[in-house]
Amino acid sequence: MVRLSKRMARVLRHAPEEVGLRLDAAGWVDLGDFVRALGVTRAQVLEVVADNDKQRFAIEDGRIRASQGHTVAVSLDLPVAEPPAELYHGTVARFLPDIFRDGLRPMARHDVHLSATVETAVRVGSRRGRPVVLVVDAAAMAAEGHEFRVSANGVWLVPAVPPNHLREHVS
Ligand code: HQG
Repeated sequence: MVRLSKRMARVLRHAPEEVGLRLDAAGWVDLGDFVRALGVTRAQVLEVVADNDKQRFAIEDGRIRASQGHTVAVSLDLPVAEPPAELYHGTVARFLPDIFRDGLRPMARHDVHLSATVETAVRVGSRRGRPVVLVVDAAAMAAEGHEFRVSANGVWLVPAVPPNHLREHVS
């Protein structure tokens, strides 16, 4: 299951061409084509979508897409949303000098990914080592005109976070 989930994320976010698929402009692909291209059953795909710990995938009108995290060119067409006063970003200490100089940047993805809770940010940061959580002053950013969007699975997306709106979270 986890293996299939990772494979699905890879295809739908980063490398659809590896299995001969092409995503539409908003990242969708026909579910039947997807199932065939991966050589699995529809039931297996539906199980991953339903059980996925972070609800990474969405199915709509017989099509499937990743809810966020793309490196291929897609436009998710999410509406601008008003963020909570603070959002969180999980990272590791070795990136902090660059982050406090340049701000948070999307790196390979389309947007900076922010979490609604400290707990989630801790989990995101832990992928790379001992987690460090940054607090993003989302209310101040929104007031300055930065556009926030929220993915179907509750990840907050913003093109960049300037360093003056970041501070380290102390627990
Ligand atoms: C860091 C996973 C240097 C940033 C997670 C992060 C998330 C900088 C890394 C989602 C920087 C990018 C996204 C700067 C940011 N200088 N380093 N100026 N700005 N960074 O993977 O947020 O499980 O692209 O701190 O759970 O770690 O795949 O972003 O460490 O939700 O569904 O550059 O991916 O979700 O790494 O993770 P990523 P992320 P999935």
